[in-house]
Amino acid sequence: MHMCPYSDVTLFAETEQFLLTALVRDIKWQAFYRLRKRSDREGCVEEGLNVAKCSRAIQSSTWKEIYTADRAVDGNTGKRFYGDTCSHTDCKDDNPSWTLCLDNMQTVRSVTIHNPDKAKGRLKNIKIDVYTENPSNPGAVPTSCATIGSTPVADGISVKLDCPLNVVGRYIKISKTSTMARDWRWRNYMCDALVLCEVEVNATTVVSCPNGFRPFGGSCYFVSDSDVANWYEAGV
Ligand SMILES: [Ca+2]
Repeated sequence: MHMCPYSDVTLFAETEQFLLTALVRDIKWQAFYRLRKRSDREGCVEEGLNVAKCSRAIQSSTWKEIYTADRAVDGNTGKRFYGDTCSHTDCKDDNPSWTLCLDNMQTVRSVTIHNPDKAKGRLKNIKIDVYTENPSNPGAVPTSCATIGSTPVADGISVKLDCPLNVVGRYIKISKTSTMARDWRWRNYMCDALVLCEVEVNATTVVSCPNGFRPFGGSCYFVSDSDVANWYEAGV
């Protein structure tokens, strides 16, 4: 891989009008993404980067006023509910959610949830959505990163959820898609809250690429139509 000067963009644009060329290019891009994705998982520099730590977080409600949203981004990934630092929405919240507000637009690769030891099987029926604007804005459009179905994640376990390719946004919202009906009778009490000991987010800052280049992993890449084997990285 070598650096490609921006002047190559002109040459690239001249061929863009041909449909066949575009088709071939798309096939090459798909191959490129597959290769890059595999290389990421083999341990490139982005692996392990946690943009969530110490970012601002809010939640729809707070249990006992002390289990605040920021406890899930304080860097303590310990999963002991009593002893470590976990967030917890209020038991009477029928639509519990937790939202991470990042400083800038990010391509979100994965979200890791550290589930407390005393979760009581509550980490289920979850959706993780990414938004480019504040999700509380009317008309804000979610992009789905991942979901957890009706089978709960085991208590005291951390789960890493991969997003599809090119999920971009500034806000990551974790919410319950349904909660168990509350029954306040003795011995039947169930508090189906959203409880998170820590949330880690693997993401890279979105870069603005010159025409013809596409962003990936914090840089810009160009696939040549004539050169089958290689792609080129722009100096951004
Ligand atoms: Ca924590």
